[in-house]
Amino acid sequence: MQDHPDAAQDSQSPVLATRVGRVGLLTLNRPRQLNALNDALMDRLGADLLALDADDAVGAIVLTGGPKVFAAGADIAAMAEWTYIDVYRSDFITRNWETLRRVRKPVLAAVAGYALGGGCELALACDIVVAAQSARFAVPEIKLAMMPGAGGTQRLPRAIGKAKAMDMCLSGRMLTADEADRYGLVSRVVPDDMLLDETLALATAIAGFSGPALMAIKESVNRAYESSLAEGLLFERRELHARFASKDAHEGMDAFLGKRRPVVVHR
Ligand code: DAK
Repeated sequence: MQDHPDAAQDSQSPVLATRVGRVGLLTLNRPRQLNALNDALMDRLGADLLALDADDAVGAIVLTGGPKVFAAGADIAAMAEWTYIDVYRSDFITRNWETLRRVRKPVLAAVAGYALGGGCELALACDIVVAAQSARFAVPEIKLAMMPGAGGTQRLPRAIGKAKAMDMCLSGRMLTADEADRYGLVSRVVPDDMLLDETLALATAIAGFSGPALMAIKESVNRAYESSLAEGLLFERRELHARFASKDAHEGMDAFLGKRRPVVVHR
């Protein structure tokens, strides 16, 4: 493993950044607070994500937590004293939680243990969620007389449908990994001791594909969330047409016809 040059690597850093081949690995690191997501952590995470997104040597990013907890949500101790005007003026959530939406490379979440509240929403905002058998997903904000505020009420219905999303949001119900898999909240479930290896292997395979093609696919799939079918299909068609301007696509097709491995140059 290689240290990512831009990341603070001391054990006090709320996010640890390393590189494994062409994969950037970010580990949430507030174990005593169960990786509760405070401003310092979200600022660091945003900075690390943007650095990896800009790094040509990185093709995909894995975001993980600890073996018992991915993240127990927004930091309740930090939020307890805030008033309406505090969160409105500081643009809470939007200011530093939405950096993830700007990342164009594939981001995979590797989730073991609790992914609660903002932790569940963080996983949901990733492109692929690999869950360990121990993973537990919930948006329990209602128990605090709060509500999901980092996309839970919007991404959950899109991911698992209104009926399941309402159940989770209104009752705080916790899903096991297998339930989350059945409902379509996660991409795959693996044994706990395989979580990181499996996720890194998947990320490495993805990172070996053409970067611009990956970006176009990610942008197109995300478009499905935000447009009508007709608009989305038009967007997809234009992205496909643009592939014909890429070296990698011509090389990929030539290599297939020549029965050889393609040489990907990410252009
Ligand atoms: N924040 C701060 N500290 C937390 C925490 C959290 N979310 N979760 C756990 N901790 C701390 C505990 O206070 C405890 O600290 P010490 O007492 O040791 O100092 C330590 O982590 C260990 O926790 P427990 O002793 O509770 O550990 P257990 O194994 O017994 O229980 C648990 C684990 C994850 C089931 C439990 O800690 C728990 O229920 N935690 C809270 C989970 C939760 O409610 N999460 C949702 C947080 S609210 C908004 C936008 C977004 C949001 C809200 C508003 N707007 C735009 C307005 C999002 C809100 C949330 O995410």
